[in-house]
Amino acid sequence: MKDELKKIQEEFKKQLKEVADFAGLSDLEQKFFSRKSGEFTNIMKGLRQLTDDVKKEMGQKANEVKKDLEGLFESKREEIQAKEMANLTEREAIDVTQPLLPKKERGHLHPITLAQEKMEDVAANMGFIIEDGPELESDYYVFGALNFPDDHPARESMDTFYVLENEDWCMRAHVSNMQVRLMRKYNEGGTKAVRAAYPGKVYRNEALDATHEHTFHQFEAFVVDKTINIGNLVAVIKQLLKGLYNRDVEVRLRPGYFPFVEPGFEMDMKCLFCMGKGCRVCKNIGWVEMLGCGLMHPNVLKEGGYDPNEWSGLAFGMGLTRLAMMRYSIEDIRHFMSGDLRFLEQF
Ligand code: FA5
Repeated sequence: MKDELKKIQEEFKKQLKEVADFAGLSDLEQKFFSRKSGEFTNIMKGLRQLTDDVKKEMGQKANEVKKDLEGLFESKREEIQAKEMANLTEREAIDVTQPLLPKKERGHLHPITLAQEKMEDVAANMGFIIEDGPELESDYYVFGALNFPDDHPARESMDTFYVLENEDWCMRAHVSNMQVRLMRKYNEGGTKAVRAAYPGKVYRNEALDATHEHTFHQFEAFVVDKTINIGNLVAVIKQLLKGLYNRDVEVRLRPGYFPFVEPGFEMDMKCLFCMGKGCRVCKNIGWVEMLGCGLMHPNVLKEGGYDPNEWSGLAFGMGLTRLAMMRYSIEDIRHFMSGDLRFLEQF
């Protein structure tokens, strides 16, 4: 047994010399000291078969060898660790004298997108489904389904772009084209209440000025349920505006005409910049026109698949561009689509 111990001791030392990293060290440890089949462990197990007096002597000897090997093993581990640390500091060294890289320009979201996303968040938290819809649309969904008679002058108020030689199709002049589409999609045969909000781009053949664009964004929403009234209409809009501006808002209704609501209103909000005193943003009126709204016309409910004797609804729609103008105190709507980076970089 003495010879075996000596042999293992020498073998271990020889192999330890060749170890260059932690992986090699771990292999070596396994080979000699693994509990199940390590070479040194096997010798220790063999002690059990010896007679008591020989066991004592060999046990002492084996412990001395073990201590020796453990010491060597530990020194090797420290040596490898020191080497790894030296490599690491070399690999990750920072040259503090190197000149700074030029600052990278980062892109960001357009102010109208920011306003839209905020509105979507608030509406979704109030239980509204958020939907998207087609911009090239049939005249039916933009006007016909919304109770616009064929030759009604209200169609002209929207200054619609029609497809050449096919007046059944147009670029939608408002996102209200989604009202009947969404009622039909979610009403489950006219038996289910629906809350939906739908932002999107709209097009009008407008004479451009500081508050009118030919392409702009609207945000609209409706609720259909059993007993909807004007109190619900005002409460829902106020809650949404509160979420958008992070404070209570004061609103007022004026009569307004839209063929798809009855009664219909224009809603103003007390100017948040001057709190009604009059300033540049509200053109010294103290109030800012925010949106069109009203209770859904029975013909529209019918077109959406509901029985108007049983169901009722509210709807409101606003210009996102104007909403962003108000939020950021921007006086000319044309900045938004100008693509001028000096303007956009401010957001
Ligand atoms: C409508 O478009 C109705 N669909 C809104 C509505 C929905 C009423 C549901 C009732 C119920 P109006 O044409 O007023 O309404 O436009 C709505 C908003 O879009 C306006 O308040 C305004 O903020 C914005 N808007 C209208 N025309 C322009 C334009 N040329 N450029 C920028 N924003 C505009």
